Amino acid sequence: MAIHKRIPNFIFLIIVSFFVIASAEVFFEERFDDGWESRWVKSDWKKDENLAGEWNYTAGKWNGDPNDKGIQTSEDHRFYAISAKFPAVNNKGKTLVFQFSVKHEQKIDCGGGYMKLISVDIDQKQFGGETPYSIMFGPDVCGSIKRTHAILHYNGTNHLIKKEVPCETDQLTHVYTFILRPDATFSILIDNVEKRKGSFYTEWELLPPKRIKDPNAKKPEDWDDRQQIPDPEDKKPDGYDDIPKEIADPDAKKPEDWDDEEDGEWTPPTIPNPEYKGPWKPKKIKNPNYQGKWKAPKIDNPDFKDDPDLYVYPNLKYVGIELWQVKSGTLFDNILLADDVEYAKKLAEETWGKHKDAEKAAFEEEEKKDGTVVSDAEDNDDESDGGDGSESDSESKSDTSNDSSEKEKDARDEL
Ligand SMILES: *[C@@H]1O[C@H](CO)[C@@H](O)[C@H](O)[C@H]1NC(C)=O
Ligand SMILES: *[C@@H]1O[C@H](CO)[C@@H](O)[C@H](O)[C@H]1NC(C)=O
Ligand SMILES: CC(=O)N[C@H]1CO[C@H](CO)[C@@H](O)[C@@H]1O
Repeated sequence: MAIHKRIPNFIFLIIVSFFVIASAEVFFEERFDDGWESRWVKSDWKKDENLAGEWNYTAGKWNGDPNDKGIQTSEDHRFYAISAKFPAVNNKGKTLVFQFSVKHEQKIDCGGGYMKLISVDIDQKQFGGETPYSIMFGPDVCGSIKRTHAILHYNGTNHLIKKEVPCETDQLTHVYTFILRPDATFSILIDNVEKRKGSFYTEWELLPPKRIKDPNAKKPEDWDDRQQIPDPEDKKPDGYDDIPKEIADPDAKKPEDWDDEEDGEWTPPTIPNPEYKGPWKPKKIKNPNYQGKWKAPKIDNPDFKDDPDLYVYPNLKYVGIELWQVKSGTLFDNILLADDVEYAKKLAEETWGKHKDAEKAAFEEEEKKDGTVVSDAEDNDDESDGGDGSESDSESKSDTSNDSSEKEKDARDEL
């Protein structure tokens, strides 16, 4: 109290208003507590083809808290589409944090674990693979591809991040965080650890490059790009040209029955002269005038026009999950869209962070229980394998389902 009294009123006011400004604004938060179904709309997409998968409201087979439930894909070889609406968000001048947790209980071999933010008005019952989105973020695994997608829609095109960000592939919960900042930088975090940080300008090809190689530049005539040159000091040794190419074979002997009169004078056959080294060439030395490989100079790209709003999504209003899964078992939870990095970090700590050790212990217990035949036999019951149902067996099966689904996925990504 004593300290309090000594602070002049206006400073106190400034401090208070600072905390008001600095407090987090949460645009959307879904922890999948009771009543979640009233906030989410399951799409009818793929229903008429009997390919729409069912969501299971569960904490999963292993977890750190059986009451902390999320939604999990529950049928193999199915499409999944579900979305929730929130009051429109414009991130201009603000940091935007998009975060959620994913657990692939099925030992994923081909399937997505990503989410989308959508800006156009949609009929949520029709939400599906063709619905345009603004941001797509999260893990995606198919065969050898194991990446964290970060796709940005800009000016009519979906842009994948240029350099792939890896993702987690184990069977435990992980938190994925995408931070978009008003200085057009971003960070991607997994389990509150930064995996990538960079600029919208360089990590995606949203705009044409700022600088390009001058297309009119030409290599100067006198540009010396010879690394080595003949030594001008080197001289041909005297008599070098007198060394014959071939000589008479010193080991050859005149045959015993050779008759000079009848056969003519005997001459030995010739062999290559070991002394002969070919036409003389001066030895090579390093070129003292070497200028390096010629490169066109860079100039400002006349096609580049800066967009100071490169990072801005002025009308985000739905979050959606739209997936294809070969093997189901992906569980989503704790979805957040906010303007505060610290808030997101705390949410991750209070959910994933708090439960991860217990979840891991429960998982290891489960592994011990049916590490042998039971769980694999269950998982593969639609496949008449006749093998021993061992891990390597199910592993190799996963591989064979790769290519076609991969192609399908890539085709879908390009939409
Ligand atoms: C939902 O998940 C729980 C926990 O893994 C499981 O016991 C249950 O069988 C699942 N239900 C469906 C319909 O898949
Ligand atoms: C948007 O795309 C069109 C057509 O591809 C292109 O002509 C235009 O320059 C692009 N605008 C920006 C700001 O990138
Ligand atoms: C490595 C592997 O098994 N690839 C397979 C992926 O799928 C295609 C098409 O179904 C097969 O032809 C490949 O052999």
